[in-house]
Amino acid sequence: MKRSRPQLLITALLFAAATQASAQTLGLESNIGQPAKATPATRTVFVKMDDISYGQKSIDVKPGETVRFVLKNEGALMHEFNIGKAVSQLDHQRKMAALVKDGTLTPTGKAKSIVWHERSGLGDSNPPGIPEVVEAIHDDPNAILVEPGTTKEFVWTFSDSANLNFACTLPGHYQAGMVGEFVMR
Ligand SMILES: [Cu+2]
Repeated sequence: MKRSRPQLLITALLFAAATQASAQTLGLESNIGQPAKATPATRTVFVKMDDISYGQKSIDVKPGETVRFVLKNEGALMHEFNIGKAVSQLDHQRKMAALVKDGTLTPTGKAKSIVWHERSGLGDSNPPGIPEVVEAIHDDPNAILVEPGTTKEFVWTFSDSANLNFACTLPGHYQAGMVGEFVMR
């Protein structure tokens, strides 16, 4: 027992380092802009979401501009408003597909699931682990999920980066054409 303690500590530190590294790689891609807070002067853009499309194919923005998006989901399916470049949005689809596959995300909303955590170092295999109820989280700073029948706000400050899209990365939606472009003017 005395000999295993330092090993446990080292394992915990390595795990913490790995977790931190993956959090960084999951962070914002550089230079696409950042989340912001609206002021009374902030321009508002209304975006209607339906099954399976956005109300517009392109949105004009100015470099450095902060825009308040009011996103109204009039469909029966969950939709997303994801700001980014096509390559990372396509990559994000894999993450969303995994969430749907493990049941934490359904086509119409977020679900709860139970995850069993292994007990470590206790030598106790009965019960098999520690249960945790997990709600689907989608906390990417550049995206927001809008449940069917709801309206959400999303405020974003654009950089001067070109080739930015808004897209829904729920499985099949991007391919069905649920993507549009920001035009820098
Ligand atoms: Cu969608």
